[in-house]
Amino acid sequence: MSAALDPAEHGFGRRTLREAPRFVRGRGTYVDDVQLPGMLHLAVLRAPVAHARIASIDTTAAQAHPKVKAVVTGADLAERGLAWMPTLSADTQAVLVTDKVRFQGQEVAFVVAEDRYSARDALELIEVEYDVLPPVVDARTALAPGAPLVRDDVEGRTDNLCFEWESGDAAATAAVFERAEVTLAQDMVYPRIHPAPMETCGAVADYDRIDRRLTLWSTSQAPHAHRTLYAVIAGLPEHRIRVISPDVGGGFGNKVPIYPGYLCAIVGSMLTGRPVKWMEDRTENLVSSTFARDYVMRGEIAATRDGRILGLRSQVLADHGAFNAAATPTKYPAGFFGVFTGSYDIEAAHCAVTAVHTNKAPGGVAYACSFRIAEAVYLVERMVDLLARELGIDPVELRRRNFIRPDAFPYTTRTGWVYDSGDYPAAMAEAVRIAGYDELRAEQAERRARGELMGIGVSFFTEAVGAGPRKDMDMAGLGMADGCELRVYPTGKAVVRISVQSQGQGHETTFAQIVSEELGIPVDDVDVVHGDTDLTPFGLGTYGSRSTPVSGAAAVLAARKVREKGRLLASSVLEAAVADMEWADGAYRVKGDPGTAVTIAEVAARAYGARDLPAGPDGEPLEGGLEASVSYNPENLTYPYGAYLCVVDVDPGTGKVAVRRFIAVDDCGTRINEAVVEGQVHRGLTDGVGIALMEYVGYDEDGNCLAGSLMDYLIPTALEVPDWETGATYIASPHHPIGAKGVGESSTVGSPPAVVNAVLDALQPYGVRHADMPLTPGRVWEAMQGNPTPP
Ligand code: MCN
Ligand code: CUN
Repeated sequence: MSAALDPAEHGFGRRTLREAPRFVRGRGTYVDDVQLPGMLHLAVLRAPVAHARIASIDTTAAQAHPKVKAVVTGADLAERGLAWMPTLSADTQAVLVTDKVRFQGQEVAFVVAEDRYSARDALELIEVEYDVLPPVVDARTALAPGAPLVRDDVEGRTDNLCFEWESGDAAATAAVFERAEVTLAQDMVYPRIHPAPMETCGAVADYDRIDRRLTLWSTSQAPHAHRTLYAVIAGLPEHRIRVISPDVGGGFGNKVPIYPGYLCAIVGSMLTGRPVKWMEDRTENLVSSTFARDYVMRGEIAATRDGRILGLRSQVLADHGAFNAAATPTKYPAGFFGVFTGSYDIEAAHCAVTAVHTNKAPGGVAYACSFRIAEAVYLVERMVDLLARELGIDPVELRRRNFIRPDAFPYTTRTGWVYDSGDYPAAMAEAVRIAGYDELRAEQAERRARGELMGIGVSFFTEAVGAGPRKDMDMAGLGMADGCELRVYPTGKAVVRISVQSQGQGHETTFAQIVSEELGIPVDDVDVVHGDTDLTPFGLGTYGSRSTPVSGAAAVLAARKVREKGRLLASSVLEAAVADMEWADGAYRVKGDPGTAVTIAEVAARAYGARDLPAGPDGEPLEGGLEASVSYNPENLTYPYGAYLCVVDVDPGTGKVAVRRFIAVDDCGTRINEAVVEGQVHRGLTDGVGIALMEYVGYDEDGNCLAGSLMDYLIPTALEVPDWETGATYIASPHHPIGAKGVGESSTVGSPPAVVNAVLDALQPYGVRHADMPLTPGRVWEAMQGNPTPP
C-alpha cells in the first residue's frame, strides 16, 4: 500500500509536452515519410482555367513515358463509377473532371509513375483541349439572371444557389428595430482565407488485391469518418480498410474533407497493385484544397441611447465555391453562425444566409473555428464597436452593460443556443487589469494630440465547441460521438486509445494527464494511441475543438469505469467492505482511515492475478482484467469565451499597422495542461493577426487564383506579432465530467475583431468607420484617403 503521488507527476499539474522531443528533433513520422517497398508516385493534372468544357484529352504520350505505370482520366473513373464522390455536406464533387472544369486547379487526370519527378514530367505530356466558358467569380453576381451556371451536373438546377438558411425570429427582430432609439447597419466582408498548414495534404494507399485490404496513410483529421466514406464511395468492405493518420503537420480544418487526391491514390494502388504516394505541393494546397470564410455580411444593430443592445440582424452571402465541401454538421449548413448574438443578452435576433456556387475552389471549412463562429463573432464585435462609437460610450463599458449576467447561465440565446456557463464581466475585468486600460486610453489621447495613430481594440467572444449531441449533430449521417478505450495492464501501466487525432495539439500528453488524474497513475505510465482506425475506437475526429469536450470526456468516463471496478478489487485487497471504500488523492482508502491506500497498480495486479476474483454486484465473480470503453454523446456543446484587447500603432505615412500589445484572457473551464492551452492560445492569436492584416485568397476576373504561393498568401511570422500577454479565468463547464471546455480555436475566433477594432480606433481622427480585412498597408492608407477599396 503506497502513498499518494506528487501532484507534479500526475494529473493536471504537469506543464511539459511529451511529444516535444520527437518533433523538436525532427523525428516525427508524417505521411511523406512513409516509404513502402515498390511504392509508386502519383501526380495530379490540374485545370489551368476556372470554367471550361473538356473538348478532348489525349494521354497517349504520357502513357508511353518509360516510367509511367498508369494514366487515369475522368472518363476512366466514370467507367468504374468513381468519377464523383459525396462531400461532407451532402453535395457531390468530381474526383476527376468528366464534363467540365469548375474551378482553377480542379483535378483533371492523374499519372502514376516510378518516381515523383517522372509522374510530374508525364503530366506535361497529357494534351487537353479546353473550351473556355465565362466564369462566375464574385458571389455578388452569382445569382444574377444570366450568370453562367456552375452546377449543370445537378439535374433541374437552373441557378447558382447552394442553400438558404435562417435562424431567429424575423418578425420580433423587425419590431425591436422599429422601436429602437438607435439603429446602425454596416456591410463587411470576411474574406476568403486558407488554413495553409505547414504540411500539405497527401496519402499513401496500399491495396492488397489478394485480401482486398486497403491501408491508407493520409493527412486526415478524421480517420474513422474517412474510412466509412471510402467504404461507401469505393464499395470496399469497411472492416478491411485501415486509415492511419500518423503525425500530421497542422490541420486547422484543411484536413477534415476527403480530397480527390486521396481517392486517386486509392484507385492508383488498385490499378497497379502497388503502394502509391500522393503529396500536394504548396501551390496545389493553396489553390485547390478547401478554403475558409468568404462571407459577405450585412450587420444591423438596434439599441437604446444609453447603450442597451436590443436586437441584432444579419444577412449573409456565402461563397461555397464549385462544390459544397464544407465540413459541418448536417443540420447546420451555415455552421454555427447562429451564435452571432455573441456574448450579449438581447431581446431579438435574426440571421439569414444565402450560399452560392462560384467557379472557385470548393469548401469552405471552418479554419480554426467551430463551424463559422469566426464570422459570427467578427460581425457582432464589429457592430458593437460601431455602436459604441455612435453612442460615445467606451467599447469596454458598452460590452459590460450588455453581457449575459453570470447568474443567467445556462442561458438560451435568441437563436436557441444554450450557453453552459460563464462569468463574462470577470474575464473582461481581468483583461482590462492586465492591459492597464485606463492608462492606455490616456496615452492614446496624448499621442493623438501629437498626430500619432494609436488604436485600442476590444473584442469579447463566446465559442461553441465540442460537437455534438447526437440528437442534433451528425456528419454525413454519422453521429458526432467519440470513443475511448482504456486498458490497465497487470503492472499498473495504462494505454488509452482515443478516436480523435492530434495534428499538433498535444493529445499524447493531455489524454495521458486525464487518465493519470483520474486513476492516480504517473503520467509517464500512460500511453496514448490515436490516428489508426485499426487500433482505436470509432469517433468523428479532431476539429471544432471537440477532442477535449467529447473524447476527453470519454477518457474521463472510461477511467471512472475502471475505478469503479477497481473499488471492488481494492476492497478485497484490504478485506474491507465495499461500502467503506472511497477514492481520495489518487488511491482507494477505507473511510475514516486515511492511512490505508490501495493504488490502481495494486488493483491491476489483483485483477490479473492468480487468485479467484471477488464477487461483483450481481453476485458472480468479477471478470478478470482491468479495461473499459466508452462512447461519449455530449449533452451540450461547451462554451469557452474570452476578453481580448489589442493595441496597434498605424504609420500615418504608409498605413502600415504594427501590433504593439495583445492581451488575451481565455476561459476554457478546467485546464488539463496550462502550457498546452497557452500554446494553443498563442497560435490562434497569431492566426488572428494574419487574418486581420495580411491573409487573403483573391481571384482575378477570369477566376485565376492569386494566392498560389506563400509569397502571395502572406502568413504572419514572429516579426509581425507581439509578445502575447495571456490571462485566465476558470469557470467549469457544468456538464463536462471534469469541467473542461475546448480551447483549440478560441483565439483564432476572438482575435481578428480585436485587431480590426484597434486599427479603426486608431483611424478615428480620419473619420473612417469601417474597412475590410485584410488591413494591409495599402488598404489602410486608402481608407485614410476616404477611399476604402472593396475586396
Ligand atoms: N486543453 C486543455 N485544457 C482545456 C482544453 C484543452 O489542456 N480545458 C488541451 C487539450 O487537451 C488538447 C489541446 O488543449 O491537448 C487542444 O484541445 P481542444 O480544445 O479540445 O482542441 P482539439 O484537440 O480538438 O484540437 C482541435 C483544434 C482545432 S479544431 C484546430 S483548427 C487547431 C487547433 O486545435 N488546429 C491545430 N490547434 C492546433 N494546434 C496545432 N498545433 N495544429 C493544428 O492543426
Ligand atoms: Cu474549425 S478548423 Mo478545426 O475545426 O479543424
